[in-house]
Amino acid sequence: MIITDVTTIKLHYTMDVAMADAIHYMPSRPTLLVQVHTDDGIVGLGEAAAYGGFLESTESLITGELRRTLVGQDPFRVERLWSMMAARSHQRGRRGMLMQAISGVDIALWDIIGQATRTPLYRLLGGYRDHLPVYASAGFYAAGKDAAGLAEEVGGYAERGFGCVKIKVGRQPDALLNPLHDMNASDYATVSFEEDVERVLAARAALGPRVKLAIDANNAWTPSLALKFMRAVEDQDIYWLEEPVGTEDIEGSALVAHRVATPVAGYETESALPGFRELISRRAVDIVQPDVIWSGGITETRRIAALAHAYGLPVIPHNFSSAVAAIANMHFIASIPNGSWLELDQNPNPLRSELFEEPLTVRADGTIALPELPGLGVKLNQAAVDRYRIEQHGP
Ligand code: SMN
Ligand code: MG
Repeated sequence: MIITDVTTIKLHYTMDVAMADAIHYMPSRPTLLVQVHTDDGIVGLGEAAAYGGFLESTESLITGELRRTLVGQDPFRVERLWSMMAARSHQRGRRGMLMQAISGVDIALWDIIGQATRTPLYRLLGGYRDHLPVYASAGFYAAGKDAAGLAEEVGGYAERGFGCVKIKVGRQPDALLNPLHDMNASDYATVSFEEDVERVLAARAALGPRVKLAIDANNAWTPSLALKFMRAVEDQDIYWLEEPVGTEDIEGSALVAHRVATPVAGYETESALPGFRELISRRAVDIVQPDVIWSGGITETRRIAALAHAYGLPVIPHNFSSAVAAIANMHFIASIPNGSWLELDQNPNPLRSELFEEPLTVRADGTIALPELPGLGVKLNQAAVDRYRIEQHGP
């Protein structure tokens, strides 16, 4: 079997109400899907992360650059193809957008291998478990949403059976070094330190003792502010604190991890094995959070998971995009010994809920089952693809 073409699908959904985390303002959900075509008719599906950028930028790396490396090659040699893609653009890539582009292609290659061998991907990779506990990723900032509104929102997830909920913290313009000032819509739905603490208390009370609560600061704080915030919520039984400080502040993250009892989780904003090696070996994280559409695909993210395993650390991937990202992360998590929770965004997004003929469904007990079909085990719903497809994302 040989690869004959690599193509992309650009999708876009505009939200009714914009959402925000500590530093980002998100009025819409752009999504970049990747398809790898073969001479015997199998088409592999993947997704490349494109957070914060225009889809055309990542697309040009995939169809203009990686495609030329892949056409004519055997998709089963995915380890070798990964190295070819990375090495041929080493001087211009290594992390960031190139790693996102490689990620999308790599997932599609693994989907091809699963389909060709008639094996569900998670089983092909070792099949450690066949279902996953799901956590509700939510509690964003939005116009007019106060602590009571947040409590009502997260209480709904508890009622639906989720065992864990993650909310956003850190959208505080008076925090020193918070990059919010330099982002889009920096005045939108901001809070004071006290209001932010209040949000955590309200969410904790609404969830009750059964449901775990994680908080995510999206790189907004200095180490000292992270320590101050964690002292203020010390008795709230926080399950993990995500990305308290800047991605490059490894010492700062290690200091926070050392000083607070709550595990520090991160960093979705890092990518590829060498970046995660620093976070893991320097004890900057207690929970490791790569994302297969961002960190280097199934191939590289499994290397990251193996390193985490050697340090006795759990892997709870970042997952915040379309249904394709979710299913790819699901197969990855289910295949490794140190996996457990699947992150599942709860904001309205048809690119997550309508993109497959058979939608992903969380069961009443808060878990999700892996599909038992070959490869990723999903079929794109053509009507949904047609509805949300765009020709151009940038202005
Ligand atoms: C997140 C990151 C990028 C876009 C939306 C949400 C978030 C998460 O940090 O942890 O899912
Ligand atoms: Mg996060």
